[in-house]
Amino acid sequence: MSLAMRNLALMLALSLGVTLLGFAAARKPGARPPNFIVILADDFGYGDLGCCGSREIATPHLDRMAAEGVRFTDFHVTASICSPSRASLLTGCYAQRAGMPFVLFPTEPKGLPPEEITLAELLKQCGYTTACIGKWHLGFLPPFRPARQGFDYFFGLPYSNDSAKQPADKRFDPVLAPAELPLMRGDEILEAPVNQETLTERYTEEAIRFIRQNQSRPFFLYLPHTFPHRPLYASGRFRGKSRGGLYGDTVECLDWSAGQILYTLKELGLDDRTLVLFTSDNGAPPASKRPEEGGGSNGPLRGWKFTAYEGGFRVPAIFRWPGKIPAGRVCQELATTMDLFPTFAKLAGAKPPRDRMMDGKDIWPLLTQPGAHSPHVFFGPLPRLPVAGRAQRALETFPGTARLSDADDHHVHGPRGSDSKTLPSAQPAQSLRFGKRLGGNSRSGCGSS
Ligand SMILES: [Ca+2]
Ligand SMILES: [Ca+2]
Repeated sequence: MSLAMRNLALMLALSLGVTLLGFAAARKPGARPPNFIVILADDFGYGDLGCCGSREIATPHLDRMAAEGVRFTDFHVTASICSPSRASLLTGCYAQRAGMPFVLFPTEPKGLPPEEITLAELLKQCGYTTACIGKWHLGFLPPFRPARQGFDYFFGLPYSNDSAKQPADKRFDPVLAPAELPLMRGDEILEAPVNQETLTERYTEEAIRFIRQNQSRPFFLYLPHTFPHRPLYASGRFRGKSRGGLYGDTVECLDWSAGQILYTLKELGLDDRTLVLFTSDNGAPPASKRPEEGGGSNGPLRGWKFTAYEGGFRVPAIFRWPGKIPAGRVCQELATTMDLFPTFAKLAGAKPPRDRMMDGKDIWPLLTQPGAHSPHVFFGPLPRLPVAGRAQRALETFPGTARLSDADDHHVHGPRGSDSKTLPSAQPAQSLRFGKRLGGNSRSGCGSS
C-alpha cells in the first residue's frame, strides 16, 4: 500500500471512528432514555454568571454546574423577547416558521399554533412524563396552554410578571384575561394577584416534587423561571443579600434554585441519567432608572433585550450530564436553543417530524467532543423587513424579532467575537424575499408547510 493510500485509509478510519462515536451517544435499543431538565431564566444577561465575569452577583451553584459540564460562549436565542424565543426552544424552529414572531399580551387571542410539535409532545411519544413549571407565555386561552402542547403538568404564570392590571390599560380586558396576574396549576387559578416574592422558591418546590415523583421513569422538566424579568421581587431570604441590588437578589435566588435541583438529582441517584441545561430566553434589558434595583450585564456584548444586537440574542448556556458530557469544558462553537429539539430527540430515541422544515441541528458532538465544529453555517440579524400586517407591526415594535434565517436554512453569523453580525451586503435581496413570506406568520408563509 502506498503512503498516500495508507494516509487515506487512516483518515477514513478516523472519520468512521468519529462518526461511530457520535452515534454511540444515541440511545441503545431497550436502554432507558435520559431525563431532560431545561432551566430557562428570563432576561438573564450574558455577563450575569460568576463564571462569565460577574463581580457583583454570586452564582456558585451555576458556576459549579459549568465546572461539571460544558459552557457555551456562542449560544443564541432566536429573538430578544420572550414569546418567540420560547417558541423556538420548544419547536426547534425559527419563531417565524413556528407562527410566533411576536410577544403575547394577556388578551391575545393567539398562541403557539397547536399544530406545531413541541419538544414535550415529541418526548411523550417515547413515554416521557412532562412538566412545565414557571412562565409559559405561549398563549393564555385554553387551546394554547401547556396541557395542549404536550405537558402533563403545569404550575406557574401564563405570561410575563409585568402583565398586571394597569389603570386604563385596554390590553387587559377581563373577558379574556384575569384582572390580576394569576398563578395557575393546570387550568385552575390558585392565586391572583400572585405573590411574586416567593415565586422562585415555589417553582423550585414544585420542580423537586416532580423529579421525586418521576424518578423511576424518564421525564422532561421545562423550568422557565419568571426572573430576573422586571418587576423584581425577592423573598426575605434573598432580598438585600446581593451586591447587585434587587436584580442580583433574584439571580442569586435562581442560583440557589439550580443548586437545589442538582442536589436532588444527586440524592436520588439520577445524575448519570439526567441532562440539565441552564440558559436564558434573551439578554438583559438596560439598567433600571432606580439605581437600588441594579440591573443585568450583557458582558462585552453590545445591546440589550429588545435589540437585534448580540446583547439581546447571545445568552449563557451550561449543559451538564455527568459521565456523558465531559466536565470543565468551554465550547466556542455556534449553537442555538433550536438545537435542543433534534439533540434531545436523538438521545431519547425519538424521530423528529419529517413533514415540516426544522431549523435546529443535532449538537451532541459539540457537547461531547472537543474540536467538533458547529453544524450551523450562518446565524444573525437581518435588515428591516418589508413585511405586511401583523408581522410588520411586531417587527416595528420589537426589532429584536427581525433576526431571522433565510429560507434556505443558512443561518447568518458574522466574525467570531464581534457584534457586527449583519448580513453581508450581497444578502439583503434574499433576506427581503424571505421577509415578504412572513406576512402569513405561518409555515405556509415560510415555504415550510
Ligand atoms: Ca425574556
Ligand atoms: Ca402541538
